[in-house]
Parts: sequence; structure tokens; C-alpha cells
Amino acid sequence: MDRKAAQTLVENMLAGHRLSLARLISKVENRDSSLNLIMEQLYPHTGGAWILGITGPPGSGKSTLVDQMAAHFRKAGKKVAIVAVDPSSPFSGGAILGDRIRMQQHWNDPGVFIRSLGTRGKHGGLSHATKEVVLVLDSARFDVILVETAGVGQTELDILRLAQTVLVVLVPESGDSIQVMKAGLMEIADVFAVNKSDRPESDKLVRELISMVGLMDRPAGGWAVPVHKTEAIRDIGVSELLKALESHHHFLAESGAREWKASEFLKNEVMDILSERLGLRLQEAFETKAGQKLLKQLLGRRMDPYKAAAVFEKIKK
Ligand SMILES: Nc1nc2c(ncn2[C@@H]2O[C@H](COP(=O)(O)OP(=O)(O)O)[C@@H](O)[C@H]2O)c(=O)[nH]1
Ligand SMILES: [Mg+2]
Repeated sequence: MDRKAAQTLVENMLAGHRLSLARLISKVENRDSSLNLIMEQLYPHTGGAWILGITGPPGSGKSTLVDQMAAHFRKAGKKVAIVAVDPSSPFSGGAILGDRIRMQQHWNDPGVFIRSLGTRGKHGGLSHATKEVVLVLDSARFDVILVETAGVGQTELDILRLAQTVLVVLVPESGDSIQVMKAGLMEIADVFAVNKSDRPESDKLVRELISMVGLMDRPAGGWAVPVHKTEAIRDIGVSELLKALESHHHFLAESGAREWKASEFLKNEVMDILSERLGLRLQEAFETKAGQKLLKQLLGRRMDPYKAAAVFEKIKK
């Protein structure tokens, strides 16, 4: 796709054309060669959306909660995009299908856009593609973008760095607060939801989390992480949870943390782009005659990896 075609596609998307939006997202996901042209066109239109990350162990009720939250946002007249990332399933399989069925209440609503990213990108750049898919949706003027990821690994936590507000969803079965700490969820949570509050022991987890949050180092005037009980399937506690999330959103704007977060994110973004490019270029460099020779030298212990890296550093395209 050339510059002109990218421009037209982005213009159509900005005008509200659904199919163009879907096509752009696919191109971003597949790391299309016109990616940089697409980003150039749409980037000036980003920055308006509230990006809300939802994470937690599989089965804690994230999708159910996201579904209810979307319904609340719709009632308030907001346009909502939902991005469900499931890195555990390399193919769009069971979990994603389940999500689709659950989210059916929104299917005919033009104010809701749902996308599942179940596969890794061509070059394995799932987390990077996710960030850019979110940027596309941001430019498409969705008021809220809900990004659901299963909080099981580092890449998933990475994705959440792009979120302005992070909701961590837990259930009593997912373990105690010690495990929450170990999984790195304590540092990223802006709000906790203890879901499936219809189950016994949810009060115990709530108490644990509250005392844990109280022990956290927090600068004066910082955000106090609230803990909310929800029962997603019956929409119990969801509107209170949303109020807490919204006040975090306001807190970000008022405290200046929003800008700080955005600049951290952008720094990482540029570094990610560079390392993605560098990675591809090095991959190609290994395929060349010179690269093969170097590899042989490495294998024969006539060259060490540090020296080889220095040689590659000098390769110009
Ligand atoms: N008892 C109970 N079950 C729930 C609640 N919320 C979700 N579930 C169920 O828990 C299961 C997993 O939910 P899902 O939203 O797919 O979890 P996810 O993997 O975190 O996205 C589903 O069978 C839901 O119906 C709740 O508040 N109470
Ligand atoms: Mg889910």
C-alpha cells in the first residue's frame, strides 16, 4: 500500500467507516509494510481515548466484567472499544469464541467495537501490535478502550503499560495477596476488583488486599488504590467500581501523572520500534554470506558473541 492508499484508508476510518477500521487493524496486526505510513497518518488523531487495562488470572471474570462495564459506558453515551488479548492461545480458539458469545449483547451496537487478538503477529510481535491496535482505536475516537489481558507473564504486563488506568481482577481461588505480589500485579494495579463476591472467602481477600495496599510506599498526595467487590454476572458492584476507575482517570489528569505516564510509554514505544527493526535487520544479516561466515567463526570459537555483536553494530543498511 502506498502513501496515497494509506491516506485514503485512514481518512475513511476517521470518517467513521467501520470496514476501513477493521482493515487498518488487520494491517497493523500483520505488521504490514505500510505500517509506518498508517501510523504517520493517524497518530495526530490519537490521545483522546481513556485506555483502561483489565488484567488478572484466567477465569477471574475479566471478560464478564468488561462486558458489564461496556454496557454501563454505553448507557452514559460513550463509544467503547474492547480489545481482548489472549497470548495463551496461539489460534483464535475456545476462550476467544467464549468471549464473543458472551459479548453478544453488544453485537448490533455501532457504539461498541470488539476485537480479539488471539494470534501472535507474523514476527511474534504480539505486544507491540496490541499497542498499535489501541492507537488505531484511539484515533477512531472511541471514548474508552478496554484492553483485557490474562495477567500471567511479562509481555502481558508490558501491554498494560500503555493503559492509563489498570484494573486487576482477582477471585478468592486465584490465591492470596502474596501471590498477587509475586505476579507483579501490586505495582501495576490502580484499582482492585475482587470478583465472584457471591463466593465465600471473598471478604477475606478484600481485607488482605486492603491491608497490603496500606503497606505500599506512596508519595504524599499519591493515588490510594481502592479495593472493590463485584459479582460480574449479576452486575453487582460494577457501577461503584466504575466510579473508582473514573476517579483514577481524573486523578491522572489533575496530578500531572497522565503526562508522565504518556511520556514513559512513548519512550518505550520508540525503543520497541527500534528493537523490532534492529531484530529483523539482524535476522536478515545472519542470512547473508558474511553473516554465515561469522556464524561459523562463532561456532568454531574463533569469535566471541560480544565481538560478533560489535561487528553487527557497524552494519548499515
Ligand atoms: N459465580 C460467579 N461466576 C462468575 C462471575 N463473573 C464471572 N463468572 C464466571 O466465571 C467464568 C469465567 O469468566 P470469564 O469472564 O470468562 O473470565 P476471564 O477468563 O477472566 O475473562 C465464567 O463461567 C463466568 O460466567 C461472578 O461474579 N460470580
Ligand atoms: Mg477473558
